[in-house]
This record gives sequence, structure tokens and C-alpha cells, in this order.
Amino acid sequence: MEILITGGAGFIGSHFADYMLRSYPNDRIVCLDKLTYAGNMHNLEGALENKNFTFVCGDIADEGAVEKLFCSHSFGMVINFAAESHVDRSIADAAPFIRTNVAGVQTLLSACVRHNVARFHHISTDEVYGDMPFDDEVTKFGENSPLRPSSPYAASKAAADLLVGAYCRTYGLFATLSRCANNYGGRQFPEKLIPVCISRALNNLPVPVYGSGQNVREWLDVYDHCRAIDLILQKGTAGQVYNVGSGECLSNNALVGDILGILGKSRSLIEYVPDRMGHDRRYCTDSSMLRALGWRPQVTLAQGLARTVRWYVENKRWLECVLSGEYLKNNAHYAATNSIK
Ligand code: NAD
Ligand code: TDX
Repeated sequence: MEILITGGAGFIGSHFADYMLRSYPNDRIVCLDKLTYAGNMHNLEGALENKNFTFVCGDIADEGAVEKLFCSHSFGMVINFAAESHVDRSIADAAPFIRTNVAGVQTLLSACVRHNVARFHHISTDEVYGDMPFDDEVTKFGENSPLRPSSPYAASKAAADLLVGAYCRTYGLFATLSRCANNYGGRQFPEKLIPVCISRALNNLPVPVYGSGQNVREWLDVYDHCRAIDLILQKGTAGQVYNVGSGECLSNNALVGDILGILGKSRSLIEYVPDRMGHDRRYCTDSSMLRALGWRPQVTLAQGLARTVRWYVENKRWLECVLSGEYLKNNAHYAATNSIK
């Protein structure tokens, strides 16, 4: 089967491409990625060595390019990871988030309908539910909880979720949707909390913690996320939303403290900085629907965090290339040679 993975040069998408190439050696994977600042062709070095993998540079919101791509392949499945993904950037400028996360998703959905794609899966986020108060340690978000996004990023993801549901109902597209917790692992762009913390602590620089540091996130190993998506592709029901959460919910203070501990650095590196506007307080999902399909996380946060820290320590060159902007040269080469003609 030919499978399209969009946003595969980013953090989660590149792990999923590796996962699929390993797990399904008879399938062919096409990766469509615009190579924004968040895309990094170094993330796909392993995948590019596999004869079943093809990289195409292009924009999911470019209707002409998407149509050409779908005409030149016969995709049995489309899995959409492509997105503007950083909350702080959405607060600075929401426009690219609406274009990619809303218009881009609609473009993909329409192409799937026109080309009779058997299966569409969309990667969403627990942030679409909004947040919960600090003092409520009991309530969890279920798939039927109301959508109350706080940031422009989360609002754009919520809009896409509604479009996926509408294409399912109106056109009979077999689509599923997963809302996952905060992912961690190697290759995450150093604008997100964990790689910011590791890269700065490695250089003995202050680690910025927003506000009081009491905000709680649920942390999911990227490998467990890939396994969850695979299971939903195998066993998911059309139109169903699945939460993907580990149940390991931790304050930013505790998480940063743990990372500094693993690195043998002092907590005095923590620097409290002004809070993010509209900062969500606490997330925690109920993922019993996915667990009923047979999924359980295999990696604990303690194991996964230690492995993640080790990855950044052992891949200093990857980090340097990103922080210096050198990776953009490699991206430009692939953009020039692999774009949709
Ligand atoms: P990322 O920012 O690391 O990667 C996004 C990728 O999409 C990049 O390679 C980028 O070049 C590509 N892209 C952006 N705009 C595009 C466009 N218009 N056309 C084609 N490609 C485009 O993101 P990530 O952390 O890997 O997240 C992947 C998905 O998972 C996103 O949809 C995000 O909303 C969702 N998600 C992420 C997390 C997390 O913790 N990282 C948690 C929940 C949900
Ligand atoms: O330097 C920082 N200091 C800090 O205290 C950064 C970058 C973040 N934070 C805080 C804000 C959040 O409470 O840490 C927490 C995690 O922040 P991010 O890593 O920016 O993630 P978050 O805003 O929770 O969103 C992430 O998870 C859900 C992803 O970026 C989204 O794409 C995903 O949908």
C-alpha cells in the first residue's frame, strides 16, 4: 500500500515514518512536508536510506500541489501531522496557523474524498479541550468534553477537528482523529519545554520557566504515540475521536527539576520569566477508549525522560545544527530537488 504522511520532517511525523518503515516493510511511504522552520531533513536521514520512502517538498494548503501529488500516487491511507505546532508562535501571529492547521486540513480532506482514499487519520491535541483549574486533580478530559481552546494554536486545531467530523458525516470519508498529550523524545525542535530545558542546561544557561511553573502537562513518549496511531489505523471506528494520554501528569517545576537532576545540574539554573498569555493551567486526558482497543503506554516518564536526555547528549551535532540554523541549508537542498513539479 502507498501511505501519505504529511509533516513527516517534524518531530512526531519523522518518528512515525521510521515506525511505519520498520513495522510494514511491504508498504511505501510518501512524506509531504513544506519544510518550514520546524521541518528538518536530518530527522529523515534513516528513512531516506529506505527504498520504500519518498520525500516530497510541498504545502498541504496548496490545492494544486496536493492534487498533483494525489494524481501521481494511489494512497490507501493519509495521516496528517503537518501543522504549525508552537503555542507561543500562535500568540505572536495566528495567521500561519489558520492557513496550515485549518485550510491545509480542508485541502487534504477534499483530496481524500476526490481520490477515494480509504483511510484518513488526523493528529490533534488535548489542547482543544482548554484547561482545568490547578485545584481539580480529579477531572479528566474525555472525547466528548466540550472544545474550549485557549490559544490561537488550539483554536486552529479545534477547527480542523470539526472539519474532519464534517467530512466523515457529509462525504462518508473513513476518518479518525487522535488528541494526544504533550509528546517528548529525540528530534523535538528546541522551542518546546523539554528540548529548551536540556539544550540550555547542557550549556549552563538559565532555563526559562513561565509564571509560577505550577502548570501541569501530561507527558507521552513519542514511540507510545506512534503505537497508538498504528492501532487506531488498524482498529479505529470511522468518525471516532481517541484521546492518547499516558496518565503521567506533572507540573513544569517538577519536570524541569527532574531533567536538571538527570543532567546533574543545579536547580538554581531555573529562571522564572513572565507567564505565557492565556497560559493553560492543567491538562489530563481520559484515554480509556483507546485502552479498550488494547493500547497501553510501554514507556514510563522516568524511563522516557532519561532516554530523551541521553538522545540530546549523544546528538549534540543535531542540536548545534538547529540552533545555528545550519539545518536550513540542508532543507533548501531538498526543497530545490524534491518539490512537486
Ligand atoms: P513539528 O512542528 O515538529 O512538525 C510539524 C511539521 O509540519 C514540520 O516538519 C513542518 O515543516 C511541517 N509543516 C508545517 N506546515 C506545513 C504545511 N503547510 N504543509 C506541509 N507541511 C507543513 O510538530 P510536531 O510536534 O511533530 O507535531 C505534529 C502534530 O502533532 C501536529 O499536528 C501537532 O499539532 C500535533 N501534536 C503535537 C504534540 C507535541 O507535543 N509535539 C502534542 C499533541 C499534538
Ligand atoms: O521555555 C518554556 N518555558 C515554560 O515554562 C517553554 C517553551 C514552555 N514552558 C511551559 C509552557 C507549558 O506549560 O511548559 C509547558 C509546555 O510548553 P510547550 O513545550 O510549549 O508545550 P505546550 O504549550 O504544552 O504544547 C505542546 O503540547 C500540545 C505542543 O507544543 C503542542 O503542539 C501540542 O498540541
